[in-house]
Amino acid sequence: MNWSPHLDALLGSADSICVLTGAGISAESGVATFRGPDGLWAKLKPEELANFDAFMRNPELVWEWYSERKRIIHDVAPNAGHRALAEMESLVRDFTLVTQNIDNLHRRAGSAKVRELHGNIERSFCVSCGRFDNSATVGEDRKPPRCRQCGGLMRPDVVWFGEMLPQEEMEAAEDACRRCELFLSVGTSAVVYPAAGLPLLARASGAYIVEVNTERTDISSRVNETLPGGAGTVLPALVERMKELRKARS
Ligand code: BV8
Ligand code: ZN
Repeated sequence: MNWSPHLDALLGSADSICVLTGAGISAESGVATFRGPDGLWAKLKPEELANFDAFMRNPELVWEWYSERKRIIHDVAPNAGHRALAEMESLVRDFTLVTQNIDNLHRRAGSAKVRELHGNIERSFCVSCGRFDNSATVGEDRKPPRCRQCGGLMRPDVVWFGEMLPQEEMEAAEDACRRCELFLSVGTSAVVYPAAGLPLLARASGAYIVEVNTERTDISSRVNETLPGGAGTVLPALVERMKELRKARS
């Protein structure tokens, strides 16, 4: 695995790093991506499932889809890519991990500074009164439980198409893009906005943009450097080099 001298220098010296991850970082844990050949969307259409109207039209179908995904997620473990990012967080003064994933694998790998732009499958809230009840999360039964407070429908705390992203998470992600020296876009096809706009915001703010992906994506022609390969291989190599350079510096 090799990379440019410029990236190597940043691995040794960057004090502010922002990382954006997508479904690709969880692929090596065995969690299906969305747009790959055997991706989640290949079988199902996002408009049929990952949107509020679809849920209100057929709560059981959407709830069961998330229950199925939750069961898959509970059967897998974080992989070397998740663990490398948890370690990178401890090496860099100002580190921000922004994820589009709802699978909670970054936290399970030990990452603390995680900004979840699209929510988290481990949380659920009531569509009527907004009350959170994480004991009523997907995976338990086949249809959405009722809110203990008001009897409304419980839904997964994930951001569906057409829904606003959590404002605090998005603002923190944008702030990190504006101040970082190095931005890594890892395992995302960069087609879903506004998350996909973050690498471009970081670039416009002067950061060096590196893409880690097994394939080319919508932003490949606009990043500074592409490291082709699996996140589970590339990220540990970057962190090993980071440790080597920073130990020598200290
Ligand atoms: C909003 C959560 C505003 C739920 C998800 C037309 C043009 C532009 C935008 C739009 C448009 N029409 C509509 C929009 C807006 C829309 C959008 O962007 N649509 C796209 C599809 C065109 N966005 C929204 O609706 C957002 N909200 O804009 O609201 C608004 C609201 C109200 C009023 C006014 C305005 C909400 C978007 C969030 C949707 N929720 N998921 C759930 O998970 O079920 S999206 C879903 O896609 C996931 O979150 C996922 O993370 C995200 C992005 O996908 P990726 O993570 O990138 O995964 P993907 O499979 O695509 O790619 C995997 C990559 O990994 C590939 O590149 C592959 O090569 C690579 N890979 C594979 N293996 C590996 C690997 N890389 C490294 N290592 C490996 N081993
Ligand atoms: Zn309620």
